[in-house]
Amino acid sequence: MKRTALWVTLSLAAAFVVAASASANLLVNGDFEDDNFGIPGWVPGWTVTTYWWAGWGTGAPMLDRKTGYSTFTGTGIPFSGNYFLATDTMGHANFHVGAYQSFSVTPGATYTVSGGFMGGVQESNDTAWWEVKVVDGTTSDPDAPGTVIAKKDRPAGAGFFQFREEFSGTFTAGDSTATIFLKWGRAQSADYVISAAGFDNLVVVPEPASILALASGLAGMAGLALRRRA
Ligand SMILES: [Ca+2]
Repeated sequence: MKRTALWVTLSLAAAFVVAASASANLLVNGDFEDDNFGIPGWVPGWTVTTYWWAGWGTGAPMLDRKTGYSTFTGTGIPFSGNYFLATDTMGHANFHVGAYQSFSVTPGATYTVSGGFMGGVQESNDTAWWEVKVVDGTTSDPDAPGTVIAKKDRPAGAGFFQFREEFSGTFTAGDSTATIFLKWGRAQSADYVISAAGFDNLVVVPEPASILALASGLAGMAGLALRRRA
């Protein structure tokens, strides 16, 4: 009887730990408030990078920890705190820039990804897009197939464009790690315009149903151990 009580207590405690951890963001520095000590291009927890074709000019843009935009009023306010991940660097076209981060997940479990993103393009014949994507495993390949959580397109010839919105989506883990990509790109060539992109409040948490499954799995393991001991 004492042993039964012990196992019930242990399994309940395990379920509680799993449930409590559900509220914790799996991402490091998802709100971009962590201090980078003023080092340009360094964002704690994230790898920031640019993929582009040098033939199109100089001055490839990068995402960086910023306080706001100067170019697009109304899109420049961080969704929370004092900082967000942004660029308002002009530059020649045909590039995409981004930031990514890998984190531990449980294969088969479903996770919710939420956040805010924003951007803008001056009027011109240029195409721009913004995307948040999650890929199975640990990778630095921005084009690896994955689940698109949120995407925004501004087609060529669409005129002045700006947006600021929150998003939410889910993915089911297929590996013990996953990588989230925050991407911004321009597809046209040789068109010189100012465009901007920004991300803030990135949060990844397990879905409640997945938490229940994990918790009942733990309880089931406790029960199995109990039966073996009986
Ligand atoms: Ca922030």
